[in-house]
Amino acid sequence: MRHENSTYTYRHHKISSHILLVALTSLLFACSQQPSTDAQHIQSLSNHKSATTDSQTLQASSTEIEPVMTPAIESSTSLKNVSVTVYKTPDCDCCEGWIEHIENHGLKASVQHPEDLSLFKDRYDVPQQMRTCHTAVTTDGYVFEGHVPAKYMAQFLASPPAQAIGLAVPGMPVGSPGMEQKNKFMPYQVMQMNKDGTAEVHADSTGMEQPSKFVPYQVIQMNKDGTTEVYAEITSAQQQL
Ligand SMILES: [Cu+2]
Repeated sequence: MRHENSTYTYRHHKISSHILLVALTSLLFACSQQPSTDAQHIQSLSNHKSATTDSQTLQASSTEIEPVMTPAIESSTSLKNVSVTVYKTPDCDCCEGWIEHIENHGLKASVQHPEDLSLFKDRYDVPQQMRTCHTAVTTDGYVFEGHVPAKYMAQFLASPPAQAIGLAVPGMPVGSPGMEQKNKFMPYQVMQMNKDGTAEVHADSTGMEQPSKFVPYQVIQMNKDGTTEVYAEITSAQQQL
């Protein structure tokens, strides 16, 4: 009985430490994203400082900071409830790069490799001059042609103009998401495709979208004997959700 009891306490303590570390790490990440709520973060951090090593106290303080974490996570995943079907050729690497970019922003993508891509571009009314390597269609029927940055997709889907069917980035510009070549960047326009077959400029993209604004980091486990070990490797923003 005694043995079981102490094992439970030890494990409980260990789990609590994980929660605290993950919470702290997320907090730091949140800080870099949301400077406007610094005062709240400092308040939460000082809560941590006053926490004793008692596992209950640690758990309680990690619960307290949850409201601070929520807004930062939600703002980085404005595409979380969006699903698209991506039509591409099986050997398209830049398409894969773009899919990774949108998935890092929370969007769910399922991929199809039809024999004739142009049939799908015809079906979704993508104008000839906008056509490029891949076509993504949301469950609501909005069309995103080519290497459209996730932030413009989110912007568009938040309030789609009545006359629009979607956005396009024709010509696979170097530096667009999925088309990264070191730090090379070719300014390009994000076009809005309209129901009447016309296209107009939706936005000028003048800088890299930095799909990896995310810096990989490790969650470290702190042990009772003062040593530390790697508990998890966080290699994408997606993993934090
Ligand atoms: Cu491409």
